[in-house]
Amino acid sequence: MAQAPKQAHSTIVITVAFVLLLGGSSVRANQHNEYEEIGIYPQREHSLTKPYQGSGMTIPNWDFIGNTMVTTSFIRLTTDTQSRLGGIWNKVPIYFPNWEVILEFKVAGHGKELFGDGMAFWYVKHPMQAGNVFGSADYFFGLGIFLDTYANQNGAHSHTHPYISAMINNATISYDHDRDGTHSEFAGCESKFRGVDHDTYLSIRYYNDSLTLRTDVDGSGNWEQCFHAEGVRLPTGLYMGVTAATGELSDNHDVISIKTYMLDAPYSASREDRSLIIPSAVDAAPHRDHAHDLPPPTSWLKFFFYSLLTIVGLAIVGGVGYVLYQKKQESSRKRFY
Ligand SMILES: *[C@@H]1O[C@H](CO)[C@@H](O)[C@H](O)[C@H]1NC(C)=O
Ligand SMILES: *[C@@H]1O[C@H](CO)[C@@H](O)[C@H](O)[C@H]1NC(C)=O
Ligand SMILES: [Ca+2]
Repeated sequence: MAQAPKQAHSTIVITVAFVLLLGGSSVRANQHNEYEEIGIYPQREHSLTKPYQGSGMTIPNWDFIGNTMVTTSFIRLTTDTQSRLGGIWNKVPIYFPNWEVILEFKVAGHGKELFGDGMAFWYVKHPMQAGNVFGSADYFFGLGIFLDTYANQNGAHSHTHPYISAMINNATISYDHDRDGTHSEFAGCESKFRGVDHDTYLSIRYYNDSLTLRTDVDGSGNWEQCFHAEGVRLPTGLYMGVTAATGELSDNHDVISIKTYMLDAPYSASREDRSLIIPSAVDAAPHRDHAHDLPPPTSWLKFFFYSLLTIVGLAIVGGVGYVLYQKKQESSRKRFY
């Protein structure tokens, strides 16, 4: 963790203690302000807050893609309609190596049991590429964090949805929707962020080559850790974005605000050129073998058919062999007698 927020905690503790002493009320510190408390403010060119400044559909430093719609109080990436995709992308690459992004979002819709597909936070080389991974392109270069609301049934995984997972890619791996990306994620957690009345937040901190995900989805104002993963290598100079997609199932996927904080480099930071890093991560998720998946029905049919063919074939060969053997026996008998 950055040293700065620790100081913030003690400030908050003192403040809370003071408030409790004075009024005995149950006022709670809102952890979302831990940076502002110590004078660290969001980087303007990488942030997005209400009221969204700009004329008509434009917001300075941000691009839109797909069905994205800007209102005065939220940015709707998809409406609660089938087969939509949308996204907002920061036009300015992030050149500082240590950062934290706080995303305020909302996922809700008419569906009681069935809804989808979800949204994604990106830190990638190629922004503005519409595609089939929650609205953005597959084989990405960088980091993808997926807020997956629909459990595709082919995935032999043990978690429930909604589920948040993280994937690092060097543009060689495909996100496998059928299995909810379980074979390519390096960390994740269950999170009940959908269909709630209060505000929902995701914090993504990339610091000292480690990635920490925290959520506040219960309206408490307090962060809960989703995961902390060390050995995560990401270059500087990539672009941040948030995208969403619906398919047969749908939901409203909204972005309310994005706040990006620049963090001081850790004391031990090396002087390497971080713009040259090729994304990689040490796998923190328990590995699930592909072998656990059942082959699709057609394979079973094929297997049965080939087995039958083999048995019939063996029977014919065996039969012919037996007949030949008999004949040979007969002829040898004839010869010797
Ligand atoms: C890209 O990632 C794959 C899979 O993790 C790995 O096998 C490969 O070595 C990586 N390529 C580079 C250039 O790092
Ligand atoms: C940075 O990470 C290294 C290796 O994981 C660790 O030893 C070091 O204490 C970390 N530094 C800070 C400031 O968190
Ligand atoms: Ca899914």
